[in-house]
Amino acid sequence: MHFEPDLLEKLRAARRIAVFTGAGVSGESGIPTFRDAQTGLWAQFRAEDLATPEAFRRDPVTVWNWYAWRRKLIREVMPNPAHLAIVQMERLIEHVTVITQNVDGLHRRAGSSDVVELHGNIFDNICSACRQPVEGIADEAGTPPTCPRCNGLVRPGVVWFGEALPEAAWIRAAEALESTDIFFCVGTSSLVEPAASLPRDARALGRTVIQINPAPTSHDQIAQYVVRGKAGEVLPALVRAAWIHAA
Ligand code: BV8
Ligand code: ZN
Repeated sequence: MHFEPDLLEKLRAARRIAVFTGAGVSGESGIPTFRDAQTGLWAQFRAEDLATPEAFRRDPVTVWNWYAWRRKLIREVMPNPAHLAIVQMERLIEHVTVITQNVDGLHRRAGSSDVVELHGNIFDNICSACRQPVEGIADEAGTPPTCPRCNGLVRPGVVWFGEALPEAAWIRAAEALESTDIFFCVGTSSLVEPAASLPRDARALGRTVIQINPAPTSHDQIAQYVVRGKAGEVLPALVRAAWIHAA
C-alpha cells in the first residue's frame, strides 16, 4: 500500500493524534455498520427507528431485545487490526485520543487508554425514568428490568437520536481538537450530527485531516488526505510505513 511521502512526514512529526471513528472501524470485527442492512430478525427495522426514546416508549421489549442481540454479538467478536493499529500508535508518539461514535467498547478492549465515547457504551444501563445508572443487570433478551430506585424501565446507556450527547464527552472531544496535530476520520459516513461536525472543526483549526474509508463520504473534501480502503488494512500499513520501517 503506497502513501504520499508528505503524509508520512506529517505523521512522523506528530506529537498528538486524534482518531475519530465510526461503525466502519468495527466492521472487520463482524459488527454490521448502521448503513449495512440489518441482518436476520432485525432486517425489517432501521437502526434510526429503534435507537430513539419514542421507540422505547412505544415498544420497550423490541428495543430492549435489539440491544440484547447487539450486546451478545459484540461479546462474541474481537477487536480487529484497525483497533490494534490505533493502540500501537500510542506506543510510538506522545498521545493518542480516540473519539468514537461506536458504543461497542472495542477500542478499550483493544487497549486504547484515552477513549471518548460520544454516544455512550452499549453495556451501560440507566433508568429511563430517573436516569440513574443501574448496575448488575442481566442484560439478556426478555423484558427490560425495572429500576431498583423508582421502578422505571431500564434502558441501555447509549445516546439515542434526539438526545443530547454527554456534556463531558463533548468537552473532551473539543479539548482533543485543540491540542492535536493530526485528525484521523476513520470508518464513518459522517451523517450523524453533532459528531460529524468534528472533522470540519478540526480542519477549521488547521489540523491535518486524514480520511480512511473504502467509500466516498460527504467529508472527503474536508480532508487533506483521503485513503480509499478498509481500516483494518490501511491503519496497520500506515503505522508500519510511518513509524516502523522509517526506523
Ligand atoms: C441530537 C448510539 C439534539 C445508539 C447513535 C436532520 C438532519 C441532520 C441532523 C438531524 C436531522 N434530524 C435529526 C438530526 C439529528 C440526529 C442526526 O444526526 N440524525 C441523522 C441520522 C441525520 N442526531 C441526533 O439525534 C443526536 N442528538 O442531535 O440531539 C439535542 C441537543 C440538545 C438537547 C437535546 C437534543 C444524537 C445522535 C446519536 C445517535 N446515536 N448511536 C446505538 O448505537 O444504538 S448514532 C449511530 O449511528 C452510531 O453510533 C453512529 O454514530 C451512527 C452511524 O454512523 P457511522 O458510525 O458513520 O456508521 P455508518 O454505518 O453510517 O457508516 C459506516 C461507514 O464505514 C461508511 O462510510 C462505510 O463506507 C465505512 N466502512 C465500511 N466498512 C469499512 C468502513 N470504513 C473503514 N473500514 C471498513 N472496513
Ligand atoms: Zn429509576
